[in-house]
Amino acid sequence: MAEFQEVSKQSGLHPKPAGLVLQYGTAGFRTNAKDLDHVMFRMGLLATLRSKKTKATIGVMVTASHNPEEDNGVKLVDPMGEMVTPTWEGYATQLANADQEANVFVGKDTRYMTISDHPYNNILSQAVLDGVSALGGKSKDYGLVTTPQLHYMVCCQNTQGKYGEATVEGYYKKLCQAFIQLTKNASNCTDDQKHLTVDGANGIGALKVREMESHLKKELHISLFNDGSKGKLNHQCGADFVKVQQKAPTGIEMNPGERCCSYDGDADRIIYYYSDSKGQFHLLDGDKIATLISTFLKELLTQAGLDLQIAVVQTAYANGSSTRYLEDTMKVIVRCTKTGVKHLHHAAQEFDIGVYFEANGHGTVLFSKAAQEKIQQLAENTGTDDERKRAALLLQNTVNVINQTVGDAISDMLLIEAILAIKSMTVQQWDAIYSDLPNRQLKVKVSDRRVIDTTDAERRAVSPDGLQEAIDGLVKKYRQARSFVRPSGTEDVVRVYAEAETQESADDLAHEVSLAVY
Ligand code: NG1
Ligand code: ZN
Repeated sequence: MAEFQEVSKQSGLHPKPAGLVLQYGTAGFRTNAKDLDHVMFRMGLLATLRSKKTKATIGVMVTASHNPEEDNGVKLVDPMGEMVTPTWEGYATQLANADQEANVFVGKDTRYMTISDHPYNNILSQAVLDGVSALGGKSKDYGLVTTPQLHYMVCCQNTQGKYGEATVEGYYKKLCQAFIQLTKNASNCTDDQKHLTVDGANGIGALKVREMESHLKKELHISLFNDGSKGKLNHQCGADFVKVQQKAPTGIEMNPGERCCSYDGDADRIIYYYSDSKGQFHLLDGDKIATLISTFLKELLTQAGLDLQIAVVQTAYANGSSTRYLEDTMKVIVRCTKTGVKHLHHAAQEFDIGVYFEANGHGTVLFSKAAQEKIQQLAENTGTDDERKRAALLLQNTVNVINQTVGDAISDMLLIEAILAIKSMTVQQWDAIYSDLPNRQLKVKVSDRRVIDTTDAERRAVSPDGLQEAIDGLVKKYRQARSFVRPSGTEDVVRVYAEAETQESADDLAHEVSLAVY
């Protein structure tokens, strides 16, 4: 902290002349000496970072070589005495010319752990704000928000409001207006159809969905459970619990056939489920959500007569039945990436429309700029015939209800609810689009999980020697089976996944594979 305060103080003593732009050229920065004070200071900072990065001594030479005496300049010297590497020349240029004020948005979820009676998340987010101000940055503290709300604010701010207004109220308005427009296309929507049970995981999502409710104009009736008033965050509830345990969360009232959903602790994941008349639990995970959304979008594209390429991005955890259904029946492009939303998001950007979901319920839809323009043109074109125009308007509102910055439980929920209403579809009908292969996920503790290295979007192990062969041998024993292992990126465990024709086979296979991991 002390260093940062020092930087902030010192930086003020070396101001940058307004409008001056300098380029790190072949011989570093070089110009009239009067214009170089801020550059020298900033190169001192950069040299320090370069030294930390290379773990070696770095040189800074103040000279203007053969230039007239009133000029001066500066160049950096890399560890072996050579000129600084080109990427760092680029950083040097950026740093020397930076005159835009730093601006940082900060939010936090509802983790109410206290230390000496202070909510510790307040202390942690205050530390972030202190860090920003120490370097002279401006910050805006949004307080309690969901993760995807903060992503949304950042996007709004940096697109000069084109994506929406960078306020929580603006977020509700944009999403709910689009939702209400969409549901106008649902004919004879009954109260049952409009009813949804939500498990807020005792987290921020519960708070925010309640805040949003008035904007929904009674088009969606939410019964909210696990709202944080009694239970503990993520404890026996929430999307991760429901997905991994394949059972309903505690703390909610479920009636047979009724749609229910669970958010996770920061409301960037959502999972749907219901119990049937025999009390049997049915899960609709990220794969089922991706299928519902891509089916809806594909139908609208056909009705609108728009030739846009649509793809679904999944990970190795996607149920084999979902992949088969998407590829063989729906005939959409399916891509598989490594686990982690950044990989899925990146892959989805390559298509006109990229629907990406992890099986655990984290995902969203991305529309390319060109796709959005085509949709808008068609929606605004007065010559368009009625059916095409209706489809284009639906697509336009679909774009607006989606938070394209990142997976968002609240936005995904509104989209799913709108689709089900428009298609007059029950949760059972949605579930029946395809049947999941029974599956099992296990965690295995090993002394060093990093000895496992994988390839092919984590579907095959390349080390340790013999592991993949052992898995292949075990998989062969079961029908419709598939299994893989990978080191978790968030916990000190190896994750084992298995699916097969029956639950018993999936359980046995997962168990046998976890023994092979030891
Ligand atoms: P790891 O721990 O690397 O499996 C988990 C989830 C990911 C992702 C990240 C970040 C599974 C199997 N893994 O990663 O999908 O959501 O957490 O939250 O669900
Ligand atoms: Zn989350």
